[in-house]
Amino acid sequence: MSFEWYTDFVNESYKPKKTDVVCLFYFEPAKGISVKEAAGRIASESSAGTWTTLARMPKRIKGTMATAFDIRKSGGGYYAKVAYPIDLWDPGNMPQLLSGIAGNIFGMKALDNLRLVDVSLPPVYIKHFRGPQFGIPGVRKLLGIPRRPILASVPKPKVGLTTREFSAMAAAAWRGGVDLLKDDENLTDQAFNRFERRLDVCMKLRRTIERETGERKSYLLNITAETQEMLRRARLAAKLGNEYVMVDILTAGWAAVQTVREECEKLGLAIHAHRAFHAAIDRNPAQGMSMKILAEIARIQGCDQVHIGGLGKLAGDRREVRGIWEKVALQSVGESKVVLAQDWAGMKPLLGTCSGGLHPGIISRLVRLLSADIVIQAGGGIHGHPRGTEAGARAMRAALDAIADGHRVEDAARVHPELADALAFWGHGTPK
Ligand code: CAP
Ligand code: MG
Repeated sequence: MSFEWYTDFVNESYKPKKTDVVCLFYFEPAKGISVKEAAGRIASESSAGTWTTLARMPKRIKGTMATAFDIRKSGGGYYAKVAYPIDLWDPGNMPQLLSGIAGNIFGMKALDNLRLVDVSLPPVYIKHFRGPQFGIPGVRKLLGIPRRPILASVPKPKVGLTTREFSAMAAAAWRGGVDLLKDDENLTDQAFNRFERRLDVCMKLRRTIERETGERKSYLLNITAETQEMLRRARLAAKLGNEYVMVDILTAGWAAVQTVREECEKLGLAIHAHRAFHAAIDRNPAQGMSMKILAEIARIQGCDQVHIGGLGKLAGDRREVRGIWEKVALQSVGESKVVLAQDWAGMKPLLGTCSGGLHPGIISRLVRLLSADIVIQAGGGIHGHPRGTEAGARAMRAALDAIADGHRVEDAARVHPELADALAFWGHGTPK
């Protein structure tokens, strides 16, 4: 008598219920493991099963067993869908979902590789989450920018600048046309640039420059820290009149993100999500979890902006960046080979943020690929301008305005000398 029951979790012709959570996995069975058994192991170990039959197993447990179905060969591996009954999930508990669909299964010896490619969450599941407070429509209203892409900039070098040096670059960037000042993912409250003082100085500067330029300005202020400390920093941000907080969502963790979202609801603050650490999870195409799922969770958890890739110095090709953008910016996505259909049930779309080695010579393709509903972030691409930060900001802004008006960046450079200098300096090359 065999003690294995993994194939009990496979039903090739299963039709998922409207209330099922459905995952798409890519997998490579280890030597000696059949495709069906491998698929059964994924469904079993991510739901109710284990490696041996059990002496006592109440009949109702069947209702919590996931089902692997629609198994297809692809390249050196296979795709399989797994449907999970809604009763498996604790409403509103994202860490619990991930402990199931992205937990132990990644360590199974029976698989050489496993990747969670996509997940489809039913309206009955996502309704327990707040979603973005502002999203695309709310951020556009907040900043008074109805149409063009939004421009953000991180002062560089990333860390080490004093508050005086940092705020001087902030002022120059804002004056040159940047909408959103941004902290780097690793700048929080270090001795050389304390959080509270940085916020205070930048808020005062912001008011002066808003009067000068007649434009709204804001600050993606990095509050990443221990959860209670993040709440304290968020309250400071609101108290000093800022509209945003930034969180390194993957290093802070989903539980903390949810707690910050609750606080931001009370404080009326928008959340900018940085994805530092994502590449450790999503870079290997045969293992781990895709970035589009991380972005989807950021939307459900209530972030208003999230990094999606920029076709610049960091990994992520056009298909990937477009796929992530569709998950965060559209109201529904249809099914395709590596995408599961998702109905957002009215949850607000959020602003994908393109960043990483961007300069005026390479941003038009992002707007062509995605639309103007994006944030463009440039650190080096502004502060590296041969004539300094303000000129760098003017160049980037002139490029964005031209693109938004349907003009070529090169033509705009004829009337914007800073832009001409930027194109002469960086050309149209993609930084390696
Ligand atoms: C960009 C950046 C961003 C990355 C994040 C950096 O600086 O500040 O953190 O873009 O990556 O530290 O590298 P530059 P992603 O503009 O100077 O390149 O957007 O892929 O999540
Ligand atoms: Mg950075």
